[in-house]
Amino acid sequence: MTALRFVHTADLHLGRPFGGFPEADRLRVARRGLIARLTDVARQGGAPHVLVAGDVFETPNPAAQTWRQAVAEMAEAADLTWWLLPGNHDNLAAARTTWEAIQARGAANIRVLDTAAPVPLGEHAVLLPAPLTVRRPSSDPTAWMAACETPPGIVRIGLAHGPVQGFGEGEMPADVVAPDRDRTAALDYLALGDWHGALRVSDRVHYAGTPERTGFLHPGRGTCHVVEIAGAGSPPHVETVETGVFGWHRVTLDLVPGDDPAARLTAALPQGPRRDLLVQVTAQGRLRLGDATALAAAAEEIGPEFCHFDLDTTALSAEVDAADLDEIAPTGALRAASTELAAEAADPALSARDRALAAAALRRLHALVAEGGR
Ligand SMILES: [Mn+2]
Repeated sequence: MTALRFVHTADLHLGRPFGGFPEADRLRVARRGLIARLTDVARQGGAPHVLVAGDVFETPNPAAQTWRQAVAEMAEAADLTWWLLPGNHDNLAAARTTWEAIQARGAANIRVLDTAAPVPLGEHAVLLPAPLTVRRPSSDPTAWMAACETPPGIVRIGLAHGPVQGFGEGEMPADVVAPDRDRTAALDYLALGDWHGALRVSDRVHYAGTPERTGFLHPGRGTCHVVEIAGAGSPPHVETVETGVFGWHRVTLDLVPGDDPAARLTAALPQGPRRDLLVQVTAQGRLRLGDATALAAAAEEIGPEFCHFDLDTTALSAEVDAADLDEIAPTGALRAASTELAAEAADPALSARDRALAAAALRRLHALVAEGGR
């Protein structure tokens, strides 16, 4: 046989709203572009099949435009077959209407995997899908695969959605996929969804991750896998391909007095076109009050260049001396307030939260006065 090649992806979460992000509209548009990007990856990788391991949609009842445009685009890529598995977000119980509408549309190259039963994947392979019938199943949805017999020499591909935990240690919750399912069910490859980053569980068990990242937990850009299997029993060759437009990054800045905060910030930022980067900076350690103000000013200037930029200074403490307080005000009510805040920021009798609050208020006061003086 010629080698089996397919794209393994998952967690498209089409229709995700991204509330709270200033450029949520751009993030939504990027998700809409996923079908086109996956189509390109499949064609360039010589893979006629695209396996989506659950959570095609963010919600069980996506807007008509969300699902109809995605389905129309899949149908247009008629040289590919799209295998869609219901996950927890679009499980069969909650999303039945959506899945039925997609099937009723009747595109021959879109296959909704609504039954836990083997289906041929080309001539030399079989797909063993584990659709989620409810949001949280009461047993391992891949358990049935162990007893499923297929003709000898046929490549067996499992497709499932859910967490793999424990790696054989201790007791596992009932809805978890057994991490050794490839061995107990003689699978050549188990394509998993649910975890939004790419993750290799073992040689034959992989999470594809979401092809367009959904948050800061999984850094960088979204990816998918192009998988090649030479024949039954052969080890899979898994290539990870970048598909995401947006890069998500968490950056930690450990600061000490004497640092140039703007230079440290710039050096720590990820490379790439900033309009397509989302960055969460956590500044911690200690800075002199004036330098903390300079850090905030640098963040304010640089932040709007990014799709999203957030500087968290709650874990940053300021070193305050009399000259700093003089800069705020040499005398009067502002001086009294800033002296009090400086004392509170350094008072070990207060809670960490109250100290951080006092330090933040002092930095704000310093920044306000500095702004007024410009
Ligand atoms: Mn998901």
